[in-house]
Amino acid sequence: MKTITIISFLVALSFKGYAQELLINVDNRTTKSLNGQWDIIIDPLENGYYNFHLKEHAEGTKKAFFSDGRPSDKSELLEYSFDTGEKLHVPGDWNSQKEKLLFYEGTVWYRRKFNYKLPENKRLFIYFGAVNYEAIVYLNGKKIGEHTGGFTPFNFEISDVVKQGENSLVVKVDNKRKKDAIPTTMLDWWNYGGINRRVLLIEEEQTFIRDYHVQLANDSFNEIRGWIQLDGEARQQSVTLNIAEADVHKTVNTNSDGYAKFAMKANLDLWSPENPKLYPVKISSATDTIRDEIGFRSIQVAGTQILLNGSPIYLRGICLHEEAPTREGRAYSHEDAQILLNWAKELNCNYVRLAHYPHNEYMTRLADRMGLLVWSEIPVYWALQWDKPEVFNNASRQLKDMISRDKNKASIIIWSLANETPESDARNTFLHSLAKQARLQDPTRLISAALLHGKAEGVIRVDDPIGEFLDVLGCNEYTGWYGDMDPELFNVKWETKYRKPMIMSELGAGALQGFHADPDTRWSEEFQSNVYKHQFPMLDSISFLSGISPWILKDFRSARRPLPVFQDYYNRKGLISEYGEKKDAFFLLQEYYNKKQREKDIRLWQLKEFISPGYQGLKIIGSPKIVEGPFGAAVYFDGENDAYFLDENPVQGLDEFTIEMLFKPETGGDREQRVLHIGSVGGDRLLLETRLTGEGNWYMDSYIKSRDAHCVLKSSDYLHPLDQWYHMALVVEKGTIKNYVNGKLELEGKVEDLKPIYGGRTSVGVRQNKVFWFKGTIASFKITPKALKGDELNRI
Ligand code: GCB
Repeated sequence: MKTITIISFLVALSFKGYAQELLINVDNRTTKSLNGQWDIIIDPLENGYYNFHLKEHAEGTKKAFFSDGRPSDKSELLEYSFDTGEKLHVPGDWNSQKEKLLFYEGTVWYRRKFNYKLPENKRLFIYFGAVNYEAIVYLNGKKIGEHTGGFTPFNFEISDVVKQGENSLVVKVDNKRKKDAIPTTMLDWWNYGGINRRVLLIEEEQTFIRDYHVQLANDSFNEIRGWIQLDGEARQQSVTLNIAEADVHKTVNTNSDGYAKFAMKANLDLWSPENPKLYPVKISSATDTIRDEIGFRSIQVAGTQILLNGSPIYLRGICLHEEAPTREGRAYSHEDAQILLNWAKELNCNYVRLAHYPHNEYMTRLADRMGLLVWSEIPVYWALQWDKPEVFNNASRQLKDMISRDKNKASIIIWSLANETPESDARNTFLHSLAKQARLQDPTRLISAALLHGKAEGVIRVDDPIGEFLDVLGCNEYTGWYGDMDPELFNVKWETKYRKPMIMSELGAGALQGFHADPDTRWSEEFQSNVYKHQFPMLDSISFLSGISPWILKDFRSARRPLPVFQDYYNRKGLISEYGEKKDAFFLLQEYYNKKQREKDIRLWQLKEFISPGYQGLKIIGSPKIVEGPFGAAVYFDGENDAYFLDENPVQGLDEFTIEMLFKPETGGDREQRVLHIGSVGGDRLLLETRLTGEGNWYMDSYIKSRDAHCVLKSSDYLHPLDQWYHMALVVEKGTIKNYVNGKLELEGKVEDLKPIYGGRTSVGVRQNKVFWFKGTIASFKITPKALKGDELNRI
């Protein structure tokens, strides 16, 4: 926290658009909405801000629009008035509300009058969900603060400025594009200006709970860790965190900064797309109470996989811009979020990429409830002015506020730092610093960025130097759209020098909904579908791919897309038109995702990351139970929420290893009984045994990693019929695999039945008391001095 505080402090000092520390979870605070019709003045010359010699008007100058002045008698000249002018709805962009403002980039002044009676001993804040791009906020003629950045929330305390009775709130909003802004002047979305998200008055106690982080620790399935931050004079208090459903009641004392950390064990029903379980959470101090609904899940990477709650997951995603589904302009309501995310669900997505900036909080709250995983990003888009400190500070502040607002949302698994940024030393340093900042602020999530790729001799490579700082590589590719639509282009190999999972963060093609022609005709739905059809096998061939988010759910406005008839200032890569009509490609992707789900619906019982320094013990993350095994100490793993440490390390000689066993139902069916049993057979040998019942075909992947050996074992498909117990086991001795059935070593079998694939593949099965099994010594069991590079591991 110290370091984070220092970062925020530095940012605060050096960034002129600095607003105060964020109040999070505004949905559950005492608020009064200031949404509705606001009076406006369109001011392209910023005449209300500068005098005719371009000097800023001082406070108290009646001519300044923020003074919200009125002529004091009939002879006084005053050349503006909020009382008799036009109005705009807040929240909402101005471009879609008034035809004459469609392309407008400049200043609009907003005024809202409100009555307030602030009770004694209370504090008042004004909160803006987002204003694009610069906002200067005045209350009763006094400047109370300013903010830069169009997609993050900000607040100011107004306890001392608010009047009992009528108040005049004036906001100068300016959406002029600038080269040193974020985003910069070139962008492929509409530069919607305005007070685009809700405005709230928030009433608080003198000392209140301003912020907190309550999440599953990133290395655990049953430990909640976090911190609480009070704001006010009485900073040293005892604060209680209560999660009644999980039987968690934890009291901590805040320090003189009002800050306290906590950590405690809890038995949790983990959040996932299939089970979006949210726990009611209550945090109370002597002076304040706040409630929230929080889900607990773990997100990690292992090799080229993304693990959700310890299990590999394939992200079936879609990109979204924050555009309204049923009208023009920015999306800003719960209803908008509901329609957009329902479409994603209809596609059978388990994941959405919210491009290219943090979306409104309705989206992330709803994603939490609907069970959609989220990639959230800041608008560090294309070519920024990387070497300017103020540009970095702006990005850093946007990142900080994005994380701050949503850090307790289980749905968010990825913070993304950038999109398609051109490589340079300055840019690498910039993004590296952002990555470090994000990790410090939130150690529970993955860091990514949408990268560009290079192509040479039939190989596409994703080797961007910033890949080194990321947990997950994002990659945007438009094979078949930018350039020729040549089916041969999809016969390409994808490689990366990193051994990390990759998400294809964009791919796609444009089509005008309802325009039908042959598949070679640009803008036809057939052309778009054809690109998708060719994409699928190519994507399937990328072994380190952990998911995709095609571009994009819905057609969206963009000033880069003027082509009459087909574009008319819309980017047409949507799977749905701006009017909500689905294109053919929507159904193609839906079908692909249904297939992916069937393939990748991994019912996984996994033991993960057990590291036993000095052989103190074996920590198995998962749900293991110790039982008597045929070979002594063993861990029994049956899906219950217990974790045990073994007294003895059953695998001597290995100081670090990971075991993963994945059971994949190939045909679905009843999966009542799955147990995994790990036992030591002494020395360097390790027994992995599984028992499976139920219908379906299953297979097991496992690998073992040791200090000086990195071995991958992949077992074969395992077919078994109904209602029987089946045992499948592998025993690993250095360099060899032998088969065991029911704990007994039986080395019979036909060696020729062993079909070595990937250098060695062994299976054993029991079918209704008959033993079908194959055994042999793995022919090319690879042992290498250190972890394998790139995709090598997958190819063994
Ligand atoms: C991209 C950008 C996205 C564009 C898209 C396109 O790579 O990340 O913002 O809109 O391509 O349509 O070209």
